[in-house]
Amino acid sequence: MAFPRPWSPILIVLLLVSILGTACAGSAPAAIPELAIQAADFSFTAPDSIPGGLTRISMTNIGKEDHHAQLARLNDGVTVTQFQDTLKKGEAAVFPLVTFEGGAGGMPAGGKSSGLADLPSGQYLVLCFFPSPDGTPHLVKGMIKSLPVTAKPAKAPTPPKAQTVDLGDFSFTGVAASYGPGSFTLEGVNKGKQVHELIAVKVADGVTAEQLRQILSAPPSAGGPPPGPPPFAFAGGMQAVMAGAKAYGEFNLQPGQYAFLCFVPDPSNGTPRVALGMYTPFTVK
Ligand SMILES: [Cu+2]
Repeated sequence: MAFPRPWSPILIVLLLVSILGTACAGSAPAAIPELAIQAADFSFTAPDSIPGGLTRISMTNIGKEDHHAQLARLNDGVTVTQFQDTLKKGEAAVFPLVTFEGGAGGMPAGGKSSGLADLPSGQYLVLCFFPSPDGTPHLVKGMIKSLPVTAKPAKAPTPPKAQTVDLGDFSFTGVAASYGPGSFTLEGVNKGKQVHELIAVKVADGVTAEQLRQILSAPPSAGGPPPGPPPFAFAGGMQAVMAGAKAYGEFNLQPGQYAFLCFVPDPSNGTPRVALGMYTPFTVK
């Protein structure tokens, strides 16, 4: 076994591959980095810190209950301790303390969802607002994870190809009658004055999309959801963003009847957004 002589054909080919590879890497768009989050009953596992910029936020539900991963950036001067103290007054009390920055939509046990968002630097929290059967929101049970986000890298990734859905007060515009087969990405643009999200749910067998609309339009009952199997299953989506902001939801849905909806409660009176019109059925073929 002899080493290749200088400028042997093998060495020249290796050198060319190396030079071309470097040149291509220099001009290719940066890949979208992934923030991988694991959601358990009742805690999040996530990196200690990430760089800002366009990020794929993925959540794998390793628990038994439904979970989502909402990113919330603490507003200037707000501390994690202050957020937790304020939370004792109820979920709605913490809304003025944060800027919602998207995230990964809800999934049942064993599911994985993802969304994309362009994250400014700051002190973030990963939150799950879903309630347990006893009515206690998961963030009160421990699903609060601190996540410092550092400055954006100089080179921005290319945004994904996506259809746009406008989120208004209170409607969705741009939802197709059907999607699929296969995966698709939607860019949700908040054109309203309030916080909105674009969440997909699969309508349960034996229930129509219109019946589900009526069920979800009822005012939230004290003590949590009614007993029995839920009339829908979470199917991912784009978590909440502020007025004027946008983010993406990545979907990979099996054929069936679905609806997009917004679960963010009205800050003034808690009226479900579904009741106000933020509910649009669609089919996956
Ligand atoms: Cu949860």
